[in-house]
Amino acid sequence: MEFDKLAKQFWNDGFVVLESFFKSDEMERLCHLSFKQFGESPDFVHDAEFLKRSKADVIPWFPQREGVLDFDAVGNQSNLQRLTAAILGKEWQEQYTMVMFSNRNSDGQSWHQDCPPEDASLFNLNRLVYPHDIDDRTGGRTVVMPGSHRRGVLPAGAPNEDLDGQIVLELKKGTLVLLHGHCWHRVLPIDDCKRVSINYRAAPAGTPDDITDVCVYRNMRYRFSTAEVVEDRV
Ligand SMILES: O=C(O)CCC(=O)C(=O)O
Ligand SMILES: [Fe+2]
Repeated sequence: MEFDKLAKQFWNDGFVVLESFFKSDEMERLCHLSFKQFGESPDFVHDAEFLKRSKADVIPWFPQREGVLDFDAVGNQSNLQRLTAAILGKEWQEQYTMVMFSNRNSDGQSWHQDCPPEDASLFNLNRLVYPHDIDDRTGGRTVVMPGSHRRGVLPAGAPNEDLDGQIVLELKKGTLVLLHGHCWHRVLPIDDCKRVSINYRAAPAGTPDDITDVCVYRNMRYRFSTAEVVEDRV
């Protein structure tokens, strides 16, 4: 694997997509575990006002916090570790593993940056694993804006409109996407399928643990820990 070349591509585009990075049987195992955890109609953890304004129609689960270690082997795979080090440097740190579930016919997620971009050195790295296919049939494709991790704050505006230059990813089972937390991204609405993605979040050494507490949307900045809008943007 050409780690340095991929790292260069990451720093240029703000993301890199690697198909067939993980084995099919591992993906089926994680997919099954995830869907079993969420069941048919899981409760939302966020309040209704947040869901309405962010359209973040996604339910997170942090397996390690409950002593569930079944997701760790995929995160500990050596190629993933080496690629992470090529991007972040030797001193990078793991943050947490977050399984994200979206139900059938749900909204996806609006454009956002996972953390404020004002200080370019303070960011999270999303290491997204897709344990099932995400395509035009399922909906829920992830949209990214190449190079936007270098463009500062996501412009205020309509939460979900198409933006010039966006790329709509097709994600096959076993795909890894590395995505800079300042890179503008969103998730399209889901069709009649359940969707799950697994994010092995990491960051450069010394990054505060709560780096992703404030998320930047086109209509607001929102602080998860206190469940409050900290800035109205439109
Ligand atoms: O599930 C995805 O494709 C993207 C999720 C996302 O926005 C994130 O993990 O920060
Ligand atoms: Fe995100």
